Amino acid sequence: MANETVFKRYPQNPIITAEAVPDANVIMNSAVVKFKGAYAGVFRVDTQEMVMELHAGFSQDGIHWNIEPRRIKFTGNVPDSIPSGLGYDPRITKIGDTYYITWCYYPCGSGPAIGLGRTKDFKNFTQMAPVLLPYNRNAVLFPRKINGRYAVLHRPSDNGHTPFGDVYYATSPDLLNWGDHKFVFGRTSGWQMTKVGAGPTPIETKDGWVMIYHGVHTTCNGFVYSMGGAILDLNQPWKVKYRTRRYLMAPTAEYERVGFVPNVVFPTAAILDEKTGKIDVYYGAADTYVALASADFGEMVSFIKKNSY
Ligand code: BMA
Repeated sequence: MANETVFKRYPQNPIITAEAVPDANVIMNSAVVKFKGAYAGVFRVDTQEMVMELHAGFSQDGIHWNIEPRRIKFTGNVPDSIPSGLGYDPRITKIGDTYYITWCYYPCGSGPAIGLGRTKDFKNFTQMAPVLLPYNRNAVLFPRKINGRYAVLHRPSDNGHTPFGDVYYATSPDLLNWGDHKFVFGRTSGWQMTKVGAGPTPIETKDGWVMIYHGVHTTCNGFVYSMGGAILDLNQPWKVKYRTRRYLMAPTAEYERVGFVPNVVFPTAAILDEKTGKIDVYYGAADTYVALASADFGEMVSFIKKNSY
């Protein structure tokens, strides 16, 4: 397979197709975590009505998944976005013993904003106040407070197929009030010439926060989504120490090139096995499937450092 410099695709990819949920059109861009010795996740299911929904799922091995046929019903004081509960591109971050979910949704139908919810068991979900109002299309929380404050990476957007996008950092004392926004990094050239956006939860290392992100190239046939990596300063994460000039992975497999939206590798979750040093990245492929690719974490970090701007 072309471009498998650091990451190797799981040979039986894609691991999740629309067949996992009875009325799905596609299942893609989903978040998974380790949970009680196994795995749990929140999945983006686009239904046959073409409505984007969030569904919970469970797995023993991280590869074979049972996804709930019905969407998550959040409880809480925040009114559901619109009657269908439309929501997409979830990320999950564990802070303490709680799993927080950030996702895109349309409060009052007015364009993408960042929703926030929490669960402890992936059965009962509570919706909290939104992290960011329209227009913002993707966000992921850091797994602990930084300088005493919760922190998020996010990407302001417009209400369409945004032809721009840079990564920003914001903080909150209580997960309700967000501010102190800072620019982290923006689009540059090549595979990340049009926009960039945060992917999975950043991973803390002695070198800094290792983050995996997506970058978008514009071709005469539309956008191409690839995956890159960066290392952000531990205490001042808006300071970029390293950032990949070369991509980590670009759409070259058939299931990444052909689908509902062709040429998309959209990373949304990463699980690092501290014992083996292996990192598994879950990504949406061609807005149609969930796929899996793995790397040695140390090799990935070296690649980011060696191929940095
Ligand atoms: C982005 C998001 C993603 C999607 C990507 C490619 O703007 O909507 O959900 O994977 O476009 O279509």
